Amino acid sequence: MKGLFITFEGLDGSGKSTQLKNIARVLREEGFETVESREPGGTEFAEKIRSLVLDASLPITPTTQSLLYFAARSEHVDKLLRPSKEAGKIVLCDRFSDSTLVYQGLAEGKAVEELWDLRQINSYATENFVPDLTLVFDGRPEKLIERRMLRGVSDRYEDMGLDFQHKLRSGFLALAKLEPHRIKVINAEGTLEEVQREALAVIREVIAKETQDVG
Ligand code: T5A
Repeated sequence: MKGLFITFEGLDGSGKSTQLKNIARVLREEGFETVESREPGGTEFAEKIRSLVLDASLPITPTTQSLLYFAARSEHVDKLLRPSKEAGKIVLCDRFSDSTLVYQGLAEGKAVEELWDLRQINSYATENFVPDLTLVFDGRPEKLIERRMLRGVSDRYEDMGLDFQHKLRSGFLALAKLEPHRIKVINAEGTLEEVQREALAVIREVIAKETQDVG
């Protein structure tokens, strides 16, 4: 297989990190080589940027936030994501470019057609490295918030209230509508097993297509 780059997106508490770990384990058991990573982060340097950008005690502008995410992403793509995909692995990443478009763009009040500047800098930072598949774990913020409260930790964005969470949800759904071939919406309100089943079915379709194309 040529390698695949799959991103997991959604609101905080949508369960994407849990699903990523579980799905990676299932794929490994089936004999696939997987790489698990996350954004911001994934390399030593990018993890340092992560601790800065998510530190809620240091107020910074949305532009500063975006540029830090892009800097971290550039390192991550160059040092880990692209080489791993090129080595034929299935690369699973918790958040990527769509998070920037939503958190620093749509949820900050931009319209979909006003994202051109973020898209341009993102292309520069990633040298046009685009996911083969993006899963958006979607659910009502009121429902997902309960899971986050049970966990009891928060960061810069998790404290911004229900209204912001609704904007995030609409943002991810708007991107999914724009790119239905790449971005698939998964119902995140089910049990862990139900959500995993739906996500794995979509991933298996993409793997099957990839294998067919190579064959
Ligand atoms: N960000 C990131 C930007 O603003 N711009 C960017 O460009 C990028 C890349 C990252 C923050 O950075 C922002 C967005 C984020 O706010 P983070 O700490 O990595 O912060 O947090 P998140 O990405 O939001 O991920 P989390 O790990 O905090 O949440 P998840 O992945 O949504 O949820 P998860 O899997 O940890 O699950 C939460 C809890 O729910 C339970 C789990 O066991 C866990 O306790 N759970 C379920 N319970 C019942 N039923 C289910 N189906 C469940 N699924 C999970």
